[in-house]
Amino acid sequence: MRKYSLLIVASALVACARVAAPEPYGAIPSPQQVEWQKMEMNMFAHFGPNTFTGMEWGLGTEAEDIFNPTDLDCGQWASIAKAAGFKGIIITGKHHDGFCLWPNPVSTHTVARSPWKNGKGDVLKELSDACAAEGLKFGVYISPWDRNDPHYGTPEYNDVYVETLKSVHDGTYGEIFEQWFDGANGEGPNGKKQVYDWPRFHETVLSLQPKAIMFSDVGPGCRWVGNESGVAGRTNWSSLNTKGFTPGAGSPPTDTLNQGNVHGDTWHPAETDVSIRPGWFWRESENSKVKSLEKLLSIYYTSVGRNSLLLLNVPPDNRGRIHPADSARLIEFKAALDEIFSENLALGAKVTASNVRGRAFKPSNILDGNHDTYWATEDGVNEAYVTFDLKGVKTFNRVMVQEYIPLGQRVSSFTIEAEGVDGVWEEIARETTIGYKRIVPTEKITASKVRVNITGSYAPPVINGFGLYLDNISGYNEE
Ligand code: FUL
Repeated sequence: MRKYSLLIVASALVACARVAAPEPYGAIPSPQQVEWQKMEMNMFAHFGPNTFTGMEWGLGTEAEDIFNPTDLDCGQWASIAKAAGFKGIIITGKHHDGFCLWPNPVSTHTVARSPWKNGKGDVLKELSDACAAEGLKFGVYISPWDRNDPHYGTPEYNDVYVETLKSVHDGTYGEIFEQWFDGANGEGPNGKKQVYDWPRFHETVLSLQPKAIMFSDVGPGCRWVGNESGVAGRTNWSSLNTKGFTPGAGSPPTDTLNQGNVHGDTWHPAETDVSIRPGWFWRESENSKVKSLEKLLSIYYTSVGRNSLLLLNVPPDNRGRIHPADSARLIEFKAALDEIFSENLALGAKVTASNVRGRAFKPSNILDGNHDTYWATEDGVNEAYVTFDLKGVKTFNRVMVQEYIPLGQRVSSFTIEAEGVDGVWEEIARETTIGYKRIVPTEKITASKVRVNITGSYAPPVINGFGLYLDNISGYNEE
């Protein structure tokens, strides 16, 4: 008898184990892209001759001795970035003026010719070391457009640029998590625009840093969000049609970059780059124009809260330090995020769903804090809902939902419903895409049950995170 029941238990276990995970759908991320997306917030650092001249786009004719920070401290940048919750820092190793913050062997326009540290300094080395010490990742912006290099506008420049990339990615600065290629492309001394050899540039980076994510209008790796104001599309697909497009003038229209393409051919999640100040570079006159806490929170909701990574520019000043106006605001920002998101009011809820694929995909997986466990429905069931019984009444105004992106982005429409104290269900939000993370602002709602109702999905939904939060700090609301 005992043997018999053991057999039943064993075969039941086998049956459970047999329920396969849903098939991936459409374009899917690489493991590196998943890790990148989980970073959520990174710091951008625009620094170079413009920091000393007050220009946004240096001419390339600036004398090297203009670069002379009096008190450069990359440790200060890294510790502020860490305290503010950023996971990595991306620095403008070379902006359009061509000046290199490291002794680039194929350029004469570098720190080696500056008075800073008697020409022996290397900002990339100092910053990559400081990042490593703080456990932050290190990334670089190496502008393809170069207003200094005499070869610019000729095929030889592509060789110079490849050598430039090599000298940054060859391991001198450790692992580089992201290479930023911006799309600006002006004319060289011969009046011609450079014809970039993008495949060669990509190969160069990947051969040296196989894990690096490459940013441009069309990746490969991640895409520009289409504006510099911190706003990703309310509908935001991480997939994009890239065939036939190039970074810069040949890129898809900005509204496409902003929203991605449903069924796009490759996984190119949006990165939202925006500056904490009016300009990308530090200038004295903008010390009083650092974005308000309210604005930063709004940017957080329209970037991280809309399935995008936030790359917030915090430009160091002409001493080579982050100005107190910026660091104070960043710390306020982090404190506000902690206050809003430290308590997930949905934790402890009883979770049920209208359809469940099998035990391994049970609805309570959504609240277990594990990225890799999720609720999924059976094949063929693309519309379904999941209900959170809050075991009491909770008041919230932010609803967070996450899709398990390793299987692709699937949901195209959903609503959020809440059961109020009067026992009446009410629709409180109606949205389109979810992706890695969607934070939906709502009115202040007091409810005992909340439901996510997936009304459109291209494959069985796979949901791995849910949260209810109360934001008493920002008045942010969508439209
Ligand atoms: C753009 C540049 O032209 C701006 O100066 C800035 O660096 C921004 C982040 O990218 O393409």
